[in-house]
Amino acid sequence: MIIETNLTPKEKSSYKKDGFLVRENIFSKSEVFKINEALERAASKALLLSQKGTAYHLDGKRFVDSDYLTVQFEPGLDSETIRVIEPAHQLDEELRELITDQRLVNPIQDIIGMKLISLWTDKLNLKRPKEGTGFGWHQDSPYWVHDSENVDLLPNVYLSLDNATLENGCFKVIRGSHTSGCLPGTNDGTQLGGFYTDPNAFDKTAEVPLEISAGSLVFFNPHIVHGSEPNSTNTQRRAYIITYQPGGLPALKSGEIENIRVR
Ligand SMILES: O=C(O)CCC(=O)C(=O)O
Repeated sequence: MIIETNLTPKEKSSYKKDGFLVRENIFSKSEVFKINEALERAASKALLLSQKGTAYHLDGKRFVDSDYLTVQFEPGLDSETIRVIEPAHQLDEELRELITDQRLVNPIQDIIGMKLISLWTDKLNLKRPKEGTGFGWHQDSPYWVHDSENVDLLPNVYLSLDNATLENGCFKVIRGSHTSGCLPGTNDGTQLGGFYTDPNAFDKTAEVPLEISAGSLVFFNPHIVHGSEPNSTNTQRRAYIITYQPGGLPALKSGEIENIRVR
């Protein structure tokens, strides 16, 4: 069956103007259920691997590197609650297949303007009930600008794996904040402060909270200012964020070239 997943001209111009684009209810409930099972399997593996990895602390958060995998834990010196796993697709076959799904890939091909694309990075973002912390306003591009010569061509797709609300810390973007490249960071004396965007460099009134249902997608520009609040509810707020780049280029952390062949 051929499914039409390319961007319409209207979607293309709205992505260009706003720096993001939402497509609601793209994955069915049963697909989301299976992806969440894969996510939890990957999280269990990442936890095991982290027990033998190299730990370090930044601003009170524990990170563990195991080969090219990085696991970030919730704040607290010994917290065992995982917040982010990057990259993740190598941990589970289902995730490996998901990154080639045409519902993710076709719009990204349109955004990059090339048929041949490759994987840049992918992150499982786990915001556990009551414990999941927020993420201050930031752009992704300052994290990547020293490793990629194509930082403008690293579009993301965010797959929401639970119904996201303001209370459980939905993803938020600043509409139109992607047009000036890498913005200045904060200078608050913390180790990671330089990666958070200076609040004077963007218009906070253009904030858009993306209260989207599980199975919805957000395509977003690597320069858009985005962030989220903590999860104050008793339910999960999980997401998978995948970032692509033009074909034939090495992935951020493994250094391997992972060209995408659509399923
Ligand atoms: O936790 C969130 O929802 C934000 C994730 C995020 O901003 C990121 O991974 O760059």
